[in-house]
Amino acid sequence: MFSRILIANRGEVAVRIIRAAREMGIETVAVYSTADKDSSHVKLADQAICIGPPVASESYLNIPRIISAAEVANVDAIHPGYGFLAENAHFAEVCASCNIKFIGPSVECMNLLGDKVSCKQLAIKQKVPTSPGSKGAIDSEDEALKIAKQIKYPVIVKAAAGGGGRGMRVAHNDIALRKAFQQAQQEAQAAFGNPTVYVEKFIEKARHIEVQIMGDEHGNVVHLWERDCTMQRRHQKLIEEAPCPILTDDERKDLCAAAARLCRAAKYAGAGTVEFLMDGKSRTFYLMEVNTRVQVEHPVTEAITGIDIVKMQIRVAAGEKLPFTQKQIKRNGHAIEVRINAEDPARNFTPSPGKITNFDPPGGPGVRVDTHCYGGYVVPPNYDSMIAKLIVHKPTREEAILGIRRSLREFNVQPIKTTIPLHQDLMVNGNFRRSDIDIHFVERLLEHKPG
Ligand code: MV4
Repeated sequence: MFSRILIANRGEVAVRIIRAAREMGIETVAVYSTADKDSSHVKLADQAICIGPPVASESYLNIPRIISAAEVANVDAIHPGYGFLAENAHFAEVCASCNIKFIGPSVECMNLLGDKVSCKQLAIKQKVPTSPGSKGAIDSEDEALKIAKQIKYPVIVKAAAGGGGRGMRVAHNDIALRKAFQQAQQEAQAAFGNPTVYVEKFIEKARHIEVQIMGDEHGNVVHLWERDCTMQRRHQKLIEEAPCPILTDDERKDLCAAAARLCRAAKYAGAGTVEFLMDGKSRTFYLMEVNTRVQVEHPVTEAITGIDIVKMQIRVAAGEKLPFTQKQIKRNGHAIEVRINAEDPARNFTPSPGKITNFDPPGGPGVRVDTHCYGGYVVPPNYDSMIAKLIVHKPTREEAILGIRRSLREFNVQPIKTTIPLHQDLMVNGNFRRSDIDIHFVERLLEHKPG
């Protein structure tokens, strides 16, 4: 096992990783930008090293500075958390060349699954359902039009290097597709330095359902069941839950097995997530992408399975075998997570950074709050606006909803604006309660109720 690890991240996830490491007897080294000098992760780690100014490119995204800190602190491994460098295969390569274990899947795995074209080709080979479309990359407008003629409109043009909603365009006819193709290519080149795009059928009224995967370096891959992340706005998830409330046991088994099959074929080691779209009408599944990191919403899976995903990441990175078989991974009850962001929902979610004078999180049975905030903390304007995650685990979904409502009432954050009132509204929304929603639900809801 490692003696000391560096956490190449900030915020609640840095705190989450420090806690896991400490319970495992592993020393922790935090890195921080000058904007984060008073953040909890700096105080909780055994050691903290300032790596630069607030702008992420000169701190949390700066590979030489993070590697320097790791060398100075003499760590065995680096945990990248989520965001920042978590899915950067080049960073994982640099870690390896410095004899530092990157806590995540292999470089080969990150490259294979991170490229959506090669990922989709592997999925097709493994009989994992994908949206009909081009066999691989598309080089010309005419080729895109030919595919669209076969699969019919609407179609979506996606960047091979994209993900999380960046570098994609929907088209409903030939003229729009020509434009979408050019735009997607240019955007992909500008954003990822890779213009490769592909075309597939656009799934309307979809749900977002994802499967948690864990693999080890001995060829074992299991799934930890699924999460429903349909409640989102502009590719930012708002509410996540496990299990997905609308799946039958047969659908669940098929979906989770397909995700595990894909990762087994990729020789996946570590924690990963296979994202799917579910067509609400036909109930058909289509692979969307694979995320080769621990995700923000991992706690709902931890709640229903009783497995500590971050500890498991560290153990398999240290070469240990998974301590359970697929059959031993049971589901228990229902968990819901709501993301509390420092944003004003009444003003189109404009960021609301600044000093938090009062920060009183809820507690009680089945309630978990993951946060780096405290009374007196100043939310810097430089990073994403998530200040806390509230996770409630209860025997049933109805009880979990009641637990979230009660916890949100207790949660006192002053004086900055947060998404707490929005979540209170969503918890009593009839569509949410019936889980009768698709990925466009929040946008539709807010359009109809301005201000
Ligand atoms: C799609 C799609 C519909 N059909 N692919 C968005 C993020 C990126 N991972 C892929 N995304 C989508 N891919 C096909 N074939 C709709 C989306 C999509 C979406 C997916 C999940 C959550 C929110 C979304 C919002 C808009 C579009």
